[in-house]
Amino acid sequence: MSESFYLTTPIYYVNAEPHIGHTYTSVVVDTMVRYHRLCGERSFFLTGTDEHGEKVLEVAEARGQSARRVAEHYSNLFRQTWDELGLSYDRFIRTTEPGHKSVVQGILQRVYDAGEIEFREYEGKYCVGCERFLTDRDLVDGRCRDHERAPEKRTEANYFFKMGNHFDWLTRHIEKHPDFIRPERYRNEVLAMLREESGLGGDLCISRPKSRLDWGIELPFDENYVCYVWFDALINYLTGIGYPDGPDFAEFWASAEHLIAKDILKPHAIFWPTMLRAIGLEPARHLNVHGYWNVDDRKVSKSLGNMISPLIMKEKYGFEVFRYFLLRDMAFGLDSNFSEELLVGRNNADLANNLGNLVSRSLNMTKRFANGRVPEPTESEGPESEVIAVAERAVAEVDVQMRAMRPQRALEAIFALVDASNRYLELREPWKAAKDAELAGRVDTTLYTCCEALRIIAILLSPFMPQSADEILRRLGIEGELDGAQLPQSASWGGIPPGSPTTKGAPLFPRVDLDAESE
Ligand code: ME8
Repeated sequence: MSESFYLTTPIYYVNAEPHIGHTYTSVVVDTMVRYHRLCGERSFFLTGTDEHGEKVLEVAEARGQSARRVAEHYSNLFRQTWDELGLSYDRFIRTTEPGHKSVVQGILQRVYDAGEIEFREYEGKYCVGCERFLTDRDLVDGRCRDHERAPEKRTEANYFFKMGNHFDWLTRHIEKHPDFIRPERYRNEVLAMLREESGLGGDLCISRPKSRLDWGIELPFDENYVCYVWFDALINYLTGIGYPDGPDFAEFWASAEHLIAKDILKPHAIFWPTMLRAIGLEPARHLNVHGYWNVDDRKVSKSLGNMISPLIMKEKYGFEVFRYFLLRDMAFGLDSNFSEELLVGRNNADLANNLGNLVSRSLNMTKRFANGRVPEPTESEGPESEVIAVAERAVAEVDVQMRAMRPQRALEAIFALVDASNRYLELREPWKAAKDAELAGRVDTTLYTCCEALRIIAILLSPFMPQSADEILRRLGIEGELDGAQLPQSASWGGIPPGSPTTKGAPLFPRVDLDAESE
C-alpha cells in the first residue's frame, strides 16, 4: 500500500481576519496535499480555528458581544475565505465543537490520573498576545518580541503539567531524528529552548481560574478552572482525525506533518511532544517550520495592523498569481518580504514572459503549422533529448523537494523545464523552419516536443496552480489528464497523444503594469 500523509495547519485564532501569513501556511499544506494526491497517496488536510482563551474574550469585551458570537463570526470568515480561495481541506475543525471538548477532557483526566499534573502557586510574566507565560528569551527590551508589548506579572494557584519529566526523552528523540524539526535551524533553536526550560523546572501551567477566565473547556477534575488554551488547541490535531478510536486515526497519526511559522515553535516542539508522550502517543513525523511574511521588514500581524488580505490580492491579481508568488518567493524556513512590486515582478517575469509565452507560442504555432492538432513526432535529435532529460530531472527533483518540504525548490525545478523548453523553441525556430524546404520536416517534432513539455509542466504545476494547470491541459486537448493517472508515470515522456485538438486561447497570465494599476 502506498504511504499516507496527514498534514495540518495551525488552527487560527478567531480574533482577526485571515491575512497573508495564515494564507501562506494553508496554501503550502494545500499544495502538499494536492501533490500527494497526484502521486496516488492517501492524504488528509486538517485546518480550523482556535476559539478559546483570553484573546477572543478581549475582542468580545471590546465589541460588547459574547465570546461565542465573536468566535462564530471569525471562524466563518476563515472557512469562507479558504472556500473562496479553493483550498481543498478535508476537515475544518473548531475547538468549540462538543466532540473536541470531550476529547480534551478525556485526555486531561488520563494525564491527571497518571500523576503528570500537579496543583500549586506560580508567578510569571504573561503575554496575552501569545496566551502564555514568557521567559527571558521571549523578551526584547522587556517587551514580547512578537507583540511588542510588555507582559503582565501574574500570580495564580494553578494546575501544572510536569512536562520536564519528558525533556530527556524529547532531547534524545530530536537527536535521533535529525529531520523531526525542519529546517535544521529550528531544531537547534528547540534544543536551546529545552536546555533553558529544564533550568526553569519544565512545568507548564495548563489551567486558568474561572474567576478570571471562563471561556474555555472545564477541567474534568476541578470545576473552578478551565483548560489553558494551548493545551486545548494542540489536541485538535488528534480530534481532527478521530482520536481515540476513529477508523483512520492510527494510520494518519503515524504520518502526521505539522506546518507552522516560527512564532509557535515552542508549543509545537516542546509542549506538544511531551503532552503526546504523557498521552501515550508518538510525536508527529515532522514539524515543518517556516519564517514570517514581513512588510517593510516587520512581521505581518493583527497587532501591528499591516495585514495583506488574500481576498483583495485575489481580486487585484487573481489568486493563482498570489499563490504562485507566496510559494515561489519564500524559501521555506526563512523570512520573506511582501510588496505588490515584488508580486507583479514575479507575475511578469515568470508567468507572463516565461510560462505564458511558452504556452502561447507553442499553441499558436501548432495552430498555424499543424492545423491545431498535436503532430506526430518524427526523429529526435540532440536538442529534443536535452528537453527530455530536463523533463525527467524535473519530475524527480520535484518529488525530492516536495517530500523535503521545500515548495520553492520544486517550483524552481519546474521552471527549469519551462526555461529549457523556451530555449529549445528559440533554437528550433519553427516559425522560420516551416518556410524552409530543408528544415520543414522537423517542425512536427518541434511542436510535439513543446506540447509534451507543456503537458508535463502542467501536471507538475497542478498542485501549485491548479486552475492554470487545468487550463493548459484543456488547451492541449487532454483535460482528463489528471484523473486516475499517477506521478511519476503520468509525467513520463511521450504521454501526449498525437492528434489531440489544441486551442490557442487568450494570454494565460497577462502582464501587469503597476503604474497603470495605481492610476
Ligand atoms: O498561533 N508570516 O494562531 P494565529 C507567516 N491559535 N505566517 C504567519 C504570519 C506571518 N507574518 N502571521 C501568522 C495561533 N502566520 C494559534 C495556533 S495551533 C494548535 C494554535 C501563520 O492565528 C503561521 O502559520 O496567531 C503562524 O504559525 C500562524 O499563522 C499563527 O496563527
